[in-house]
Amino acid sequence: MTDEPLPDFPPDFRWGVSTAAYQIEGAAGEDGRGPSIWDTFSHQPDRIGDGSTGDVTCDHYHRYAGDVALMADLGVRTYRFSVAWPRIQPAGQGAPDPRGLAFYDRLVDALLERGIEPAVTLFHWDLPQPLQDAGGWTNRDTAARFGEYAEIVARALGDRVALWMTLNEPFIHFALGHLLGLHAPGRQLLDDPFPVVHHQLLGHGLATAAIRRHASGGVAIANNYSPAWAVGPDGTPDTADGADRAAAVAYDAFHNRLFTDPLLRGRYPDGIDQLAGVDPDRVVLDGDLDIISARLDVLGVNYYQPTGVRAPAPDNPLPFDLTALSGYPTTAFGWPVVPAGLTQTLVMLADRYGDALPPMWITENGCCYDDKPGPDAVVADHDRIAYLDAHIRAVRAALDAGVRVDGYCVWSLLDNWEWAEGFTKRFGLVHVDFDTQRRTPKASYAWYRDLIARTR
Ligand code: PNW
Repeated sequence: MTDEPLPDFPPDFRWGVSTAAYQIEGAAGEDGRGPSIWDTFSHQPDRIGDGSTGDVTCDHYHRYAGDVALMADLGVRTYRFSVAWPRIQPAGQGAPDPRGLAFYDRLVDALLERGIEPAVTLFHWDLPQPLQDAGGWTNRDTAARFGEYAEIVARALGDRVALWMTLNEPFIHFALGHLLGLHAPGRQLLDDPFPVVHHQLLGHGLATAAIRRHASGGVAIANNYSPAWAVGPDGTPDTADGADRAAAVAYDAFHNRLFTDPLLRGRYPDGIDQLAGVDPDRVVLDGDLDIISARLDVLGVNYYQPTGVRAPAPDNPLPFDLTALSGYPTTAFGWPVVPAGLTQTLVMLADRYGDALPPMWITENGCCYDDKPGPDAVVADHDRIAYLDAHIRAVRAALDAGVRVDGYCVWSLLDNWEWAEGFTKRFGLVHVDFDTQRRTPKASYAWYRDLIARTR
């Protein structure tokens, strides 16, 4: 880690932290909450690495007041959290359950009392199970249902939320949930995946319209981006050849453009039929792309790592193979630590979309390490401090290159339930003992608090 003092940021830059409902709330059956696809998935055998579920996680549903106090002491200006659709509409449609809305009402008020701006994600992957039973995102009706749900939440919280994110990482939900089957709903729709892409985007557009009608905050989406790096046999760019570079272009379109070109350019990237394997005209109806490309106030950028890409092996039907990058330190997930990839992502988006690009926020960035409290109860997570320091400098480098970024949210406030990895991957600034629910701020929490205080 460099000894250079951290560079300045604009005084109104939003420093924040992010979480998601299913990963922290617990209280899975309480106050009328219906089942989501993640309840179903995590209760199936062999889906989750450590056999755990999201039934309790951080018990944030009951402990939110203490968690808000932790954020207030941290000094964040923004808290990005998600609303659990199955708490609002247990069946995914129909009248809202007032108890579910009341929870988010209390949370939003507690944040505002502490001077923290609420930034709400409407869909962080916990689709109501009854909608999945009707086809989930393969069914065009799910987009309409999402628009109705967005309207309910916008009406209830619309006077107090600073920023609305419709979807979290629709690409990851598509790729891990609907192609690889590693996330809920555990599907491998290899023959006809494209409807899941398009209906999520249509849902985004319909939700955007509902938010505009009923709420005062800005509208955003939180996309995952990963620079596609062509690499050769040794896992470095040095040995890449032309075929590897062509594969990287194809992967870039798949990961970075599939969900962003329609939003910001009103059309799918060229070669979509090859990527998605279908005739898009069957799925994309007249007027859809106008709904999808409605103006955004912010583009949320979730960044973790670049992706190593090679020319596909002969038996691979896809136009790329993915491979580990060598030569970088890795987190406990095995993800390479490449801060320059964040600058590259931000500059790439600015170059690609030009005037069509709204201001960006980093809506997630962070890392997992095997953090344990020491004998003195201190969690000395110096790897995380180095990671965050380097990535925040990478954001500053993008600002210096003329790119507009207005906020940065660490993933995550708390150690939480990391999807298919269960409790084994700790991303928090605050350590959580999942037996006792004891919260212990890590060294990175104090480091981030100091950083925020210096820029205020
Ligand atoms: C994001 N990948 O998920 C999610 O938005 C968070 O809920 C999650 O906890 C966080 O990142 C850390 O994983 C991702 O395979 C899951 O590249 C997988 C990938 C990226 C992001």
